[in-house]
Amino acid sequence: MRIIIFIALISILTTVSCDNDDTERGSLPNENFIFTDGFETQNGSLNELFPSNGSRWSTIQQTDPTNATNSISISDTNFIEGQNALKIIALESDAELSKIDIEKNGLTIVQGDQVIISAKFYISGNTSIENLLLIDLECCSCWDPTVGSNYGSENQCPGVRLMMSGGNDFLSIERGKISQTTILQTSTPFPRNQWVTVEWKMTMSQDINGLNQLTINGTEVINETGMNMPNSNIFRTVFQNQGIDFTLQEPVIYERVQIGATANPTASDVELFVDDFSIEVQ
Ligand SMILES: [Ca+2]
Repeated sequence: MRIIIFIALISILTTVSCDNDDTERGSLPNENFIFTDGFETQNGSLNELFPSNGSRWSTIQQTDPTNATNSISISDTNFIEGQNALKIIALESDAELSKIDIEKNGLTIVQGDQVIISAKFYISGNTSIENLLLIDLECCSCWDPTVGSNYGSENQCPGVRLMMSGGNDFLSIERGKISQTTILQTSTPFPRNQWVTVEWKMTMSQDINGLNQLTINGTEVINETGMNMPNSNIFRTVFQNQGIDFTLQEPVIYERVQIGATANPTASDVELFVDDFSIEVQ
């Protein structure tokens, strides 16, 4: 009798435990996701940032000016966390829009998620850095494949970005790729030749109910509601005005984040360092 009760109990426990597994699996997309990377290496080799198991970064995005080559490397002389940071030299653009940055893909950021992106930047020099882009959060899968590159290759991954604005170095939230205005701040210029902590916090939304917050060295410089993901009606209208049928592919998922000089449209070469990156999705 005792054995039968024991077996019955085991069987109940097993069933309960299976149910729990199913519940957890079913709710996976809503679970917290966090990725952190301080660009630490054993031998100063950039390759160490791309292990084959995918646990670190995914790829480098590099578009060079016509007759020169941008550079990306590990620095062991200028860092704020550990012993290494990412060093980037993005040369001035010419006919080509100069870009050099590192990308993490495979993200699944959807409407309703809270996203916190944090990083430390060191931007060398004192020349104007107006329009320099530091971080992009993008959706490539939501582009209408029947439209393809008819609208210019620059725009096929809509999203939101951090861009220097306000005439020089006022870091702001740029939303041109989702047909919205820049959420501009002109209260806090970006400190140069020193490490600066940037935190970008959003509640994701395809309509006006999104929330957009930006802090620089702990000072909140932006705290505004507004759209921060592509909206299918707005895309349809914008493209219709150019005679193009465009259907946003839904559900809209931001699947990649890029950090570095995600574009350097400034009038100068830019040297910058990145350290202590994290992205958290709740
Ligand atoms: Ca580091």
